[in-house]
Amino acid sequence: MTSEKIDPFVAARQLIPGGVNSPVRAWKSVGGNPVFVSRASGSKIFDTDGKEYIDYVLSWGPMILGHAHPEVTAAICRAAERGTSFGAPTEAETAMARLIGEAIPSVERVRMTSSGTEAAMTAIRLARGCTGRSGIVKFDGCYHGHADSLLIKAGSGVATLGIPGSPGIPEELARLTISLPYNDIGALESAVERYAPQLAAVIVEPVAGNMGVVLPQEGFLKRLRELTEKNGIVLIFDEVITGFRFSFGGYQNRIGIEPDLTCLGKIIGGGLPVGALGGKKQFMERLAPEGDVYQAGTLSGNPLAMSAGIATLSLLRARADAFSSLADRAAGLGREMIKLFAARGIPVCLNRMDSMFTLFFQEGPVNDFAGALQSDTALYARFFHGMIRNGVWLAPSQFEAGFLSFSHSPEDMERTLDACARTIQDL
Ligand code: HOZ
Repeated sequence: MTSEKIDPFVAARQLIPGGVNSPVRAWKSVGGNPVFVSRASGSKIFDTDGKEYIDYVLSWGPMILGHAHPEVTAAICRAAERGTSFGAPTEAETAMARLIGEAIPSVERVRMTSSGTEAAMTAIRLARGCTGRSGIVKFDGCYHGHADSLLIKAGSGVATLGIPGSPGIPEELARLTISLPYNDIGALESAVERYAPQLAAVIVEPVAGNMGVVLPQEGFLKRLRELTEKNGIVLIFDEVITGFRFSFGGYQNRIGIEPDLTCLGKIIGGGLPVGALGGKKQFMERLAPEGDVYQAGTLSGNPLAMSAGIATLSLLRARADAFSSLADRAAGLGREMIKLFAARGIPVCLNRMDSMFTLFFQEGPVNDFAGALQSDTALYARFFHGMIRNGVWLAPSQFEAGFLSFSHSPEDMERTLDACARTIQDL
């Protein structure tokens, strides 16, 4: 008898729509079949054949300490031994809320959820409940999870697959969402002037990460805060990616702008499924059971997720000074990569905020979604596959962010640059 290895993607596609549980993972925009992962450790991820890759996706952001960090793993194991879910409050949830609140001053109260999508969905409902208004403003190419009201002109998988929205979202609901160009203060002022009495919230990624990385331009977020404050509109910062990515806190700490509500996820769960909505008491106290805006979840505040999150945040707090050297390392890597492309005359534009980056295959600058869409995605796909062949794991889409972790070593950087040089030779 011969035992033939069944291709895991073929097997998965027979049972799972598209063979994946989240669309970007299917590699549709870069072509080919996705590599299946068997395990990960530190800065490395390993496929089912045992091949090692240096990982710059890091589970789309959460693994800032590297994969399977021993202290985080130990905390999860200890929690699992005490039981995996109770459906009753635990002290760990209070500890988590305290850690987040200490790190981000605008967060006076925290409601844990199981995903960033739930956090953003709850933020919108809360804003609507508090203001009695229905309209929301978002920005083209920003992605806030897949709740109905937020999937309009969204980034991430929606941008990757080139679909403008999604069937299944009622027209009546879609009409309540206005999507504006990111960084366009004029468009923002006009929309607020025209629709303010109907607007419940403006939601924004303060550093966009789901159309590739796009940085907020001077004055954009400040004007956003002024306009929302003046018009009684709830300002929501979606810091699911940026929370604890640049410092022990949110991007809002760095710029000194306080939103009314903040969505968190990814890093605060240390790699377990987590989201959180935090914000000013006056809004948060409207959530049930204190208030009348309903939100719930069987696994919200799950003890395993809390243990991973508390361990991760505690480690980050202890090494708060190291964030700047992480940013420096990412800067160095970016600089050297750009030199390699320049030497071959291939135009690229690196957008980077500290340890979060995207290499757009175009001259740039890239300041909004329309700009991001000018990239040569076919060339990105060739680069992606070359890097995979050479042992470097990048996002299988031009419209996503890459990340560096504290576990990436100087040797990883050298190997990455070497892989990059070899890949560029064949482009
Ligand atoms: N929306 C995530 C990236 N921004 C992708 C999640 C996943 O496919 O795991």
